[in-house]
Amino acid sequence: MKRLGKQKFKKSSRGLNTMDYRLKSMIKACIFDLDGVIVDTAVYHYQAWKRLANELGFDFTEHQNEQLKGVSRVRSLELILGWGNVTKTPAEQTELATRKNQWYVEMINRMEPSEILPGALEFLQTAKAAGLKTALGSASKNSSIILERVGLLPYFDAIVDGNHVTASKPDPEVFLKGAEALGMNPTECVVFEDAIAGVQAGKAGGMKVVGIGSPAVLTEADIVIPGLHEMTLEKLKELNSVKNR
Ligand code: B16
Ligand code: MG
Repeated sequence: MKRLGKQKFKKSSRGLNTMDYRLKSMIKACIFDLDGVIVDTAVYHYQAWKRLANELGFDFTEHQNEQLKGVSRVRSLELILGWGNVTKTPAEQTELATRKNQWYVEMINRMEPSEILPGALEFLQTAKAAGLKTALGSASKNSSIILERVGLLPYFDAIVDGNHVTASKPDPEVFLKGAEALGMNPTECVVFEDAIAGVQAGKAGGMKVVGIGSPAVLTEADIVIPGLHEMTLEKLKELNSVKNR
């Protein structure tokens, strides 16, 4: 029998030996949402949308902004115009979305590695060391710029984002394309998501889902943790025994 070289399997800083992980787990890939899981870009989206709304003569609250998380750019604009009771033609809406995106891109172009959410880099490193494949599954059309700016691009084997899908979460398209890009079955993937629609998308795709946030909100997730700083290979392995909902 061919023996596995011991030196290849370092003891994970998070406990479980990476060789144990490879031999015992059915989960072979992690698919990460971006905003709210890896970085917090909601603050920049809010500033840019608020500036647009103010130019149109109205305002909206941070509480309303919560409803835009995980929602596409086009749908976000529709919601905001609805809050301001403003009607625009499709051509005007395209111009407004473009204007907002220019302000947003100016801000994300200044992002730095210090803006990576706690534990995200460490868990990506742990996952790669355990031989897991990694993909991004985000609604954003700006995901590559963001990952590049914060220095996380090399940690992803595949990137599927708003540029590659036609259906928004809760449709599972973005995650199914992520699994396909990694050459995995959906059942071999776990999705990390902070938005209700994103959790639903992962479950609709037949994947295990780790909710990032509050269990009271992300009720459909298989497990919920406050952030990737709480994620371990042990928890990933435990997901194997969680029955699909
Ligand atoms: P863009 P996620 C989402 O990212 C954001 O949560 C959401 O607020 C935003 O409208 C959407 O991306 C589209 O972003 O304007 O950059 O294409 O959570 O799916 O990573
Ligand atoms: Mg998100």
